[in-house]
Amino acid sequence: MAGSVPVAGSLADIYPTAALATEAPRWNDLLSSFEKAYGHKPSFVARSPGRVNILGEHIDYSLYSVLPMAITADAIMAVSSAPLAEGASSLKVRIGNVENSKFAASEFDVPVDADVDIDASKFEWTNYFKSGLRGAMKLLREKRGQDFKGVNMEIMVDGTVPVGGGLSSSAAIVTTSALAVMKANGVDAVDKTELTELAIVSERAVGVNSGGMDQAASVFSEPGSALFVSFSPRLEARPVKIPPTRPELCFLIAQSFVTSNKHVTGPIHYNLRVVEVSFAAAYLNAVLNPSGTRLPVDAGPLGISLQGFHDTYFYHANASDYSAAKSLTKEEELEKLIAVTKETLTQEEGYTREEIAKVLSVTVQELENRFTAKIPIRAERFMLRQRALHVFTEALRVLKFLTLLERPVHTGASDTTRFNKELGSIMNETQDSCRILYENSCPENDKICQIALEAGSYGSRQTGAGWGGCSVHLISVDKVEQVKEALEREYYSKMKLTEDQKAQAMVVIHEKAYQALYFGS
Ligand code: NG1
Ligand code: MG
Repeated sequence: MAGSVPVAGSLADIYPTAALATEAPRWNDLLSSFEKAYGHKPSFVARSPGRVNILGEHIDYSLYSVLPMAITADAIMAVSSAPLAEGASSLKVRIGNVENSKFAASEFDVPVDADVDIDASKFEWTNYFKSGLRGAMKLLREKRGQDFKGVNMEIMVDGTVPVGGGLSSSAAIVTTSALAVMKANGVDAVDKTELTELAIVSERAVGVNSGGMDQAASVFSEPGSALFVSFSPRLEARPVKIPPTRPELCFLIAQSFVTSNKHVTGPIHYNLRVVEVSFAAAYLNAVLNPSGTRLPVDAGPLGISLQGFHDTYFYHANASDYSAAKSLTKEEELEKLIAVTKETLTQEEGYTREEIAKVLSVTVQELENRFTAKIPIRAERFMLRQRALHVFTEALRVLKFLTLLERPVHTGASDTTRFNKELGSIMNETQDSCRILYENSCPENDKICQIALEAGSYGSRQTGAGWGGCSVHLISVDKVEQVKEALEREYYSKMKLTEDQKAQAMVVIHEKAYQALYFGS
């Protein structure tokens, strides 16, 4: 089937040559850990990569397009399955992790006629598997009928995506789990769109109101390409060549070793931002559109989003000048939205619940019921102006970056430098916007970006959710060592790092990273 998850013939299909020396023993470990735990060999291994986000930060949950790229670090799961006993009322899952001391093995039963139960209030690593299982079972029931019961499964997991590092360890586990469950239930060609959509929905069951960038990047990425992902009007992903068509450029990922756990800090960080942009959309809608105009309910994690505002603005508020509005390019639309936001959301100091409720003509209680009942957040003031401006300018930067990549003016050496600088400066603008408007950076990542830029990086920015984690740097290949040395000297040498951490601190993105199934032994 077109658009289905490929089967890899060998590890060399999955990993860059340079990684094989460490990946081959790692896979052997996975297989032997499996055998040791369950007493037989697995029947297949499912694999999904982590991702680095090149551009488009914190805009996926507002349904604006993003540009991530898969990385070599991944989640792998060795799996075997067995049919349920006649009349069994539940299926049994046994799951272990190669790093048993950090991620303890567990066993659980799932009733064959109910959704997998996930307790989002407890932070357990197996929740990510459960969320993939839950989504996959739901899809299988839709496809095969409500009396579909599933199979017993034994699973061994290993992950190399650092947890809380902004490289999407969670989505790598969720998409691998969903893929594993589909395959264990006999689906030979797992459809990428279906898999991504189910992974997006099921990851929210773990308690983070994320967008769909990570799952799309993990599932749709193709070797040697970044991925342009759109969410509206439907999920679409297409590869965009960066290296190797521009062999002079590469991306370096640098860890700050500041970890940020969304499950702990969500109420003041990630989930709060989701609520702030939803408030912003509702506020702009209430002020600018004819009264009674409702934002689309199916858009965004809260059933409401800035994209919803965007559409509403152009289809309702501009009704008098509809044809003019319709003929605007996406870039021109965003420019307009930026101007409108500046005029409408004027309070630099933020907005209280009372102020927002008043504009929406609801009580504070109604506001909370609608926006924050399911998402715990802690804040007194909501920075609607800053957050909305970040979202619209970031959405615009993604489009500009994409245009540059796909239609580069590239005729000579001086042009190449200019082109690289233009790409880099867009990434730098994103970092400024994250630091100043979205306030999701951290001093360590700001410092790392500054060191890298001074050492010759064209563009440096924190990547992923933020408040710690990784940064990504656009560097010409001949400057990589120089940038690494500067970061080592001015940042890493001042920290106490383990040998493992030292090895992971700085990594150049390799060209092979995509989701796959593997049957070799
Ligand atoms: P990371 O950095 O992997 O935690 C999160 C969200 C994305 C996106 C980015 C910010 C999850 C699973 N993913 O990614 O959807 O919103 O932050 O751009 O929470
Ligand atoms: Mg994550």
